[in-house]
Amino acid sequence: MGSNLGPRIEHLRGAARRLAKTVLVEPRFSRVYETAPAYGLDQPDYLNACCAGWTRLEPGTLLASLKDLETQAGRDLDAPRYSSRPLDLDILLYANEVVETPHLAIPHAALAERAFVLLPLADVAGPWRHPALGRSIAELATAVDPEGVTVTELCLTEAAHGGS
Ligand code: PH2
Ligand code: MG
Ligand code: MG
Repeated sequence: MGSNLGPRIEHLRGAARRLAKTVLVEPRFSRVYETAPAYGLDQPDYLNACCAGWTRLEPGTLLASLKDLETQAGRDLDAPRYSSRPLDLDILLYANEVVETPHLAIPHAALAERAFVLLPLADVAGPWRHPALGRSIAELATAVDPEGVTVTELCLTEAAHGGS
């Protein structure tokens, strides 16, 4: 998940809460990272984090649920690609599956190359293997350049920061 517009941590916490309620069983949450915008974008820094858990939803249905949550956070789904956004929810991995459709690529294309993806993902899925590369997320996270990605003291779950 990512946010670089508005009250970033509140957007991520709202998404984490809704995911735990509707989509994810036994969710686990990564630390929250502050990250410089990748792809040379001139826009505010992001907060990025990852969730892992079980789901009953097929990948396409899961994607539709994530889009709903993005819209609820005020995202304009018609904005140009890579615009600043209050909430971005991407599927990075889905068990061991490889999905290639016009609307959905799993594993996510940016997964193996981006520290803003790999570092939070390693918090919740270090031993998982990238189904195409065959390397674990922890291995990929160690190999990536961590420049521009710093871990914060922020917490995704409200219980863990006093309920405020
Ligand atoms: N998402 C993008 C583009 N660039 N940069 C960072 N640091 N974090 C993101 O989540 C991000 C990005 C498009 O989805
Ligand atoms: Mg994204
Ligand atoms: Mg997205």
